This record gives sequence, structure tokens and C-alpha cells, in this order.
Amino acid sequence: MTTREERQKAIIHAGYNTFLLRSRDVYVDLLTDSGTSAMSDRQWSGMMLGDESYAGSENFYHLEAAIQKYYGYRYIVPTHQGRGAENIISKIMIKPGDIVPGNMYFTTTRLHQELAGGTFVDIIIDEAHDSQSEHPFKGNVNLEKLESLIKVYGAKKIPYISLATSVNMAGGQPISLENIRGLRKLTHQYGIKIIHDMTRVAENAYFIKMRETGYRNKSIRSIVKEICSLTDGATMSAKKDALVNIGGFLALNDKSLYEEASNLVVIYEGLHTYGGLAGRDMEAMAIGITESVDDNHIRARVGQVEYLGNKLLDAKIPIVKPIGGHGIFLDAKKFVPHLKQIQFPAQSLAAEIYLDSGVRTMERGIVSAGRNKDTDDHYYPELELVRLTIPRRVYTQAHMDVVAESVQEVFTNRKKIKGLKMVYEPKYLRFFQARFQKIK
Ligand code: P71
Repeated sequence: MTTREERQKAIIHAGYNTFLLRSRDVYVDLLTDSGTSAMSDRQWSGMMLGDESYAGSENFYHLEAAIQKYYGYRYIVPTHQGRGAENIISKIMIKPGDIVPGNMYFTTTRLHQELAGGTFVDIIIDEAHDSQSEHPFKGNVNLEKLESLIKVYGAKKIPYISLATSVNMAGGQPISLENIRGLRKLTHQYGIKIIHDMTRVAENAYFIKMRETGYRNKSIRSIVKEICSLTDGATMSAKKDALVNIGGFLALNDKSLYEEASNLVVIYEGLHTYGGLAGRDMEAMAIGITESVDDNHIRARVGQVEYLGNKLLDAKIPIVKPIGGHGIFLDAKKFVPHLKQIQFPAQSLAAEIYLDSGVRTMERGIVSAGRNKDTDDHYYPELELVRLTIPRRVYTQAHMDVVAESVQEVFTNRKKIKGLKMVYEPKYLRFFQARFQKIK
């Protein structure tokens, strides 16, 4: 724990950017659920069985078998984390001038698509951009939007659909199986592939089980497998669902694409049987995948997120509805309506929550959205959010109570919150390292 004076110094030193705080100055860390979950006794035991051979480690084959068994993809290339897989798939499949439609952007994913010469186009349903819409599947693709895009550009310009389960930037919102089936049908007609960002697929499966007709009695395991079966390949950051501190992979069903990927991985990550990971990391991932599709685990995980969300809803705090799978997202436009978007309301609110209690959160608004690569203007996303992300198997409900009390305290004093100006802006993924000052 720290005093308010200590936190004041720390946040100024960090340029009002929670990514630049030292973790020792943080009390409850809700920056991200990425790599921050607690590994189980089984995963730690697996770490002791690391086969650290350069090539053909036993642990690689365990990982490959787990992915084939639970996700059903045929070929896999391990990578150090999700963006390593995004780099490879983007380089292989995207040509300059291509269009990559997807159900809302993700920061690293879109950047790799752009660096490969592609242009990302959002085809998520409109409800996803409205924090108050209670649509049960705000991650759904608007199939009409997609079809008109195909008609305008032609299928040849569209290498694949970038399809996320549990749409992060929309608030951890799920896509329905009905929608994925519709998408599969449409893409088959035009010969377009679907590459699945399966970072939080098990959390998505939980919402399908609870909300989609006909799935209440299906296991998370079977729903996850069904989702994957409707896509052609996947990128995975195993630091989320799969409960490891580091790791990821690219999975493909097409052999020739796999051959290209296993060739590229040796340039950027490492040999195709370790992809930048230690043998022990791959073992922990294989075990984590197995644990991640357990019905009881996923119910407890999403249940904890709901616990915090319901507390905030009871206190009339504006959050994204319905409550998502991996965190609670405060609607900064409603929380601090006196700030203009260019005064970085969500960035400022995240700093304010830290100041109040030492709870660390993350901006997911205009700073995260970055600039349009053609015009160089800021993107002004409809959603200006502060994310309170819950690591898996780490915190107790008592921690959630502390968080809820702090958010309420900041909400009570919200009129005093001032805006920020950006004083340092890095070229890529600026939100990680940008610095700000308070507007007087
Ligand atoms: C999260 C992260 C980690 C992160 C990444 C970028 C900015 C801030 C925080 C990472 C994801 C993700 C999805 C849906 C791919 C990645 C990249 N999320 N897809 O939410 O959520 O994976 O971090 O392992 O490279 O805090 P990677």
C-alpha cells in the first residue's frame, strides 16, 4: 500500500500513463489479464518437465496434441506471444492494397495488418459501438456490411476475415455460433478464409452456453471446438485464456500456409518446434489449455468479473453493458462528460483511480486507437473506456470490493477531474509509452 502523496509522485513520474508505473507502486493490478493469471499446481509441475532440446522438444509435441485435441486445428507454430503469430500470418497472407475486414480492431493485430500493407475495415454490428446496448452478442459480424465490402473491393482483395471471439475493445463481448456459421457460409461462397483470434475463446464459449438457444447443456469444451471448426486458422495469445505468463501460437489447417509459417517463424521467433519459448513454457501452455476449457473454472472466472460489474451497476456507475468476460469497462464519455475526447478522458480517469486507491487500470479509447495511417489524424473511437481487467485465479472478492469502493469515490468527485495533453507520442502503439500532463 502507498499513500496518496506517494501515488501523486508516481503518476506524475509516469506521465499519467498507467503502463509506466512500477508495479511496486500498485495495490490491485487490473491493468490487464494478459500473462498475469496464476498458474496451477499442475502447470508448475509441468514446468519441471521442460525438455530444453533445441529441436523436437517433447513439450512441443504435448502442446501440439493439446491444440489438436481441444481446438481441432491441424498444424501449429509456437510463438513467444500473440503478436508474434499476428506478424507471421499478416506477412504470409496480406499483400499491399488488401482489405482485412474484422469484428472491431485490436491494437497489435491491426498494426501488423497495416505493416503488411493491408487496411483494416470494421464490420462489427453497430450495437458494439454503443456502450448501453444490451445486445447479447455484441461481437457479431454485420454480414451485410461484409457482403457489400466484398462487392466493392472483390474477394481477391480480401485475404481473410480477422475474426475475434470475445471482442476485447468492445468490452469483452461475445460472438454467437449462429453468426459464425452465417459468416462461414458467406465466406465459402466467395472463397475467403477466416483467421480466428482465439485469445479468449473459452470466455466467449461461456456466453454462448448461457445465452444461445440450444447450448445450455453443452460443455465449454465442445463449444470451443465447434467455434474453431468453423474457421481456417487462428492466432492465440496464450497469456489470457490459456493461463500462462508467456506464450502463444499460430494454428493452421492448410498445409502450404503452415509450411510458409514454419519457415518465417525461424526468422522472427525461433525454430518451428519452440518459437521463442522454453520447453517448460510450452508444457505449461499445454496444461493451461486443458484447464481453460473446464466448465467450473470458466464459470468462476466470468462470475468474478460479473461480481465487480454488478457492484458498479448497483452504484449507477456508467459501464459497458452487458458485463463482458475479462473485465469491466467504464464509459469515460459518461463518467467525465465535461472533458472533450481530445483531452483524453479515459487516460485521465485511469490516472485518477490510481491516485485514489493504487488500483491500476488501462485506457481503451482515443490513445489506444492511434492515428489513421493515411491521414495521420487521431481516430476518434465511439468507445472511450477505462478497462478494469481481472487476472484469472489471482484476486478475491474482497479485492473487488476495494476496487468498487474506489471507483465510487472517484465517481462522487468526478466533476473535479481535469483533462490531459499529450507531450510525448511514440510512432507505434503509442498508448504503451505516451506521456501526458494535466491541463491546468
Ligand atoms: C490485453 C492484451 C495485451 C495488450 C496488448 C496491446 C495493448 C495493451 C495490452 C493482447 C491481445 C488481445 C487480443 C484479442 C491479440 C493480443 C496480442 N491483449 N489479440 O488485452 O487481447 O497478444 O499481447 O500476447 O502479443 O491486455 P500478445
